[in-house]
Amino acid sequence: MKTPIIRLLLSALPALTTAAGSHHGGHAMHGNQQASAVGTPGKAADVTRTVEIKMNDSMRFVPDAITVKAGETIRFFIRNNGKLPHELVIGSIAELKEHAEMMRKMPGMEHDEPNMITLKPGQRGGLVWKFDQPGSVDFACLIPGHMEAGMIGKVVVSR
Ligand SMILES: [Cu+2]
Repeated sequence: MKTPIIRLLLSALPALTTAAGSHHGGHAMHGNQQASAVGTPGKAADVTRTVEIKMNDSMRFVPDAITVKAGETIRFFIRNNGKLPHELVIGSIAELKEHAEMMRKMPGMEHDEPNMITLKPGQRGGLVWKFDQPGSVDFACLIPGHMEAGMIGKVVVSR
C-alpha cells in the first residue's frame, strides 16, 4: 500500500522545487548549475579563500572591487554595519537590474537564493560562490533604492 504514496511524493518533488525558486523567472540560477558567466553556488569543501565585505548605510560595499582567479571558490564573509537591512546579490548587471525592478514592484518580498544573502542591522553571514569563467561579475544590494544609490560592486575574475 505504501509504494503508490511514495511514488506520488517523488513525482511531486521536482514541481515543488521549481515552484520554490520561481519568483523571478529569468534568473541565471534556475535549472542550470553548469559553469556560467556569473559563476555557480560553491561547496564549502572547495573554498580556497575568504573575502570580507562590509555593508553600510552610505549604500556602499567595502571593498566594492574584488579580484579572484577563474575556478576559485570564495567564501564571502559579509557584515552589515548599518542600521538598515542590506543584502548582497551576485549576478550580471542586467539580472540585478531586473531583480531590483521586481523588488520595487513587490516590496517586502521574501527571497532567498544561493547567490544572495540578506542581513539585518549588525548581522553577519557567509556566502560561498564559485567563479567559473574569466571576466567580470557584479553584485548589488537590491533593497529598493540601494542599488540606485550606488550599492553595487564588482568581482574581476582573472585567468
Ligand atoms: Cu542595501
